[in-house]
Amino acid sequence: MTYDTNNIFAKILRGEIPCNKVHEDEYCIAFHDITPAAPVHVLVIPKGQYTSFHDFTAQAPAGMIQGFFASVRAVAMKLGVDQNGYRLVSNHGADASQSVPHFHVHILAGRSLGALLP
Ligand code: DGP
Repeated sequence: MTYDTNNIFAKILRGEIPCNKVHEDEYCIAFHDITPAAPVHVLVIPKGQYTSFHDFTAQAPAGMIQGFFASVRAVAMKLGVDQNGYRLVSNHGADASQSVPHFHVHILAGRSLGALLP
């Protein structure tokens, strides 16, 4: 899939659209989801043009992949959800209902999340 530079997360990365940011470092920014599915629902997106997890892990340099996932861990720590637990979700493609074509990891937490799928 060709990366769409006008997708909503690309615009957030460029600062053209505001977000409720909780973390930023050289690898990523993290911000609250606009339609939270749990008491804590934060999105972590890499600083780079990657359409999904599937693209990111194939195309990004190893240091970027390592740094990004270390940042996801750091965000979970910053949110204070590491003790009670959290769920990571990353949708790739149509069957997963990916709606924004910029790789992102959802951090979901703040209550018992129950079964993996409804
Ligand atoms: P996915 O379905 O995995 O592609 O998740 C995309 C998520 O992005 C969805 O939970 C809603 C969120 N989202 C969409 N547009 C915006 C936005 O403009 N701002 C924020 N903060 N979140 C958004």
